[in-house]
Amino acid sequence: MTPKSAPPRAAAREAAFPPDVADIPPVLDEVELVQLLTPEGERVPHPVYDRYLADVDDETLRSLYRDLVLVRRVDVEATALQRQGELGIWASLLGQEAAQVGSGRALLPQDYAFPTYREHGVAWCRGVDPLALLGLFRGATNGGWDPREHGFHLYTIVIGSQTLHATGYAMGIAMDGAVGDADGAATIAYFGDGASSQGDVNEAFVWAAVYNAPVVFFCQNNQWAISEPLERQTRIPLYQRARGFGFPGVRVDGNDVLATLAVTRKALTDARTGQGPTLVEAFTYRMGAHTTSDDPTRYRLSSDLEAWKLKDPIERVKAHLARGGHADAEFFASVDADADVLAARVRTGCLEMPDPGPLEIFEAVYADPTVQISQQRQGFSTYLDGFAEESA
Ligand SMILES: Cc1ncc(C[n+]2csc(CCOP(=O)(O)OP(=O)(O)O)c2C)c(N)n1
Repeated sequence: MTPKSAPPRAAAREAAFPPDVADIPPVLDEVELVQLLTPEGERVPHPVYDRYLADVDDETLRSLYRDLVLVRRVDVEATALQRQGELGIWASLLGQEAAQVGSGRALLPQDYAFPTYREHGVAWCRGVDPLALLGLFRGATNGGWDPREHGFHLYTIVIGSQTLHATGYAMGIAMDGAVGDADGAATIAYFGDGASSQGDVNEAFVWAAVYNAPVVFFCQNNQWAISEPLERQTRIPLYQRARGFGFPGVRVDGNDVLATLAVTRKALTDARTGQGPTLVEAFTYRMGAHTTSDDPTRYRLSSDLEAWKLKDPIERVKAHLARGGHADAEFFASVDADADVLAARVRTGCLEMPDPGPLEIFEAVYADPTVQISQQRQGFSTYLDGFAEESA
């Protein structure tokens, strides 16, 4: 028998991932997208979701715009600070501002959010100082903020793991009897399209469904998991997966702050009134690099980026405000001025952040240190003292 020679690498890859995989039509329904504000800033009525925006007056619209602008400004500043060597790394939210501000503003004080490492916009909505985020990426703090104070958990790097935490927490809320009416509490778990392939996420779906847990799974589908495109993660639109687990899924225009606000409000209301979980797929696009350590020009087309620029989440709100007479030039100038002040504060605050002492890391492990931690602390302290003696 003649031994087969191994296929060349490119051919093997081609065989494993047929090029037409992206063209396979969705297995289930037609793909539906909830959009309430077009890229041109036109308000589109919706039979289900309009009632979730009943309180959104001109002032609320302007405050949503302000949040979007300020959040982007912090992000741009942080990226620049990383480039100047002031942060170890930064995960930009560029392009995802509406998904985060819309869903973040839908949360009530009693709710609890479980973020990934990119939810700077949600952090803003939960009252976390942007400097606390920068401290984390500068390596100046070992956590960043008190999660209980903000109802906003610490950032999670292990992708998807926080969906299980959110589900467990939601099961606890239900067991405490804090579910059942509009004053009830809920959790929300943020994760990405890449994380949707993780076992943790699928296990969280099973538990949440079976226990009817008050949790919203908020997937920001920015279409890239570092350099891995969406079509390598799924053969059906992500929101349609929910049906297989036994709860509703909805795809919302992630660049539309009104739609993400309304859809998340409905999902949270359903959760807090005892109707169980919802999967929200916010369809968006990661306009920047995965992190400052990544170069997306190596794996994606600039034409895609150009197409998504036309769907900018901030420009459409600005167009809506301006064309409807909901805001004037003075308002837009004042928001820009606020952004300048915030950027200056973020910049100065970052540069002035003290480096933590080398022993501080031991303080942030447990509220009450264990014997092992105390021993390690002692050992490290003695090691550091050795340097002092050497230089004496
Ligand atoms: C369990 C686990 N595996 C791998 C990684 C490495 N990793 C970091 S980010 C990332 C991609 C995540 O993509 P996605 O979930 O779409 O979120 P995005 O970064 O696009 O917001 C991977 C694989 C990780 N952090 N955790």
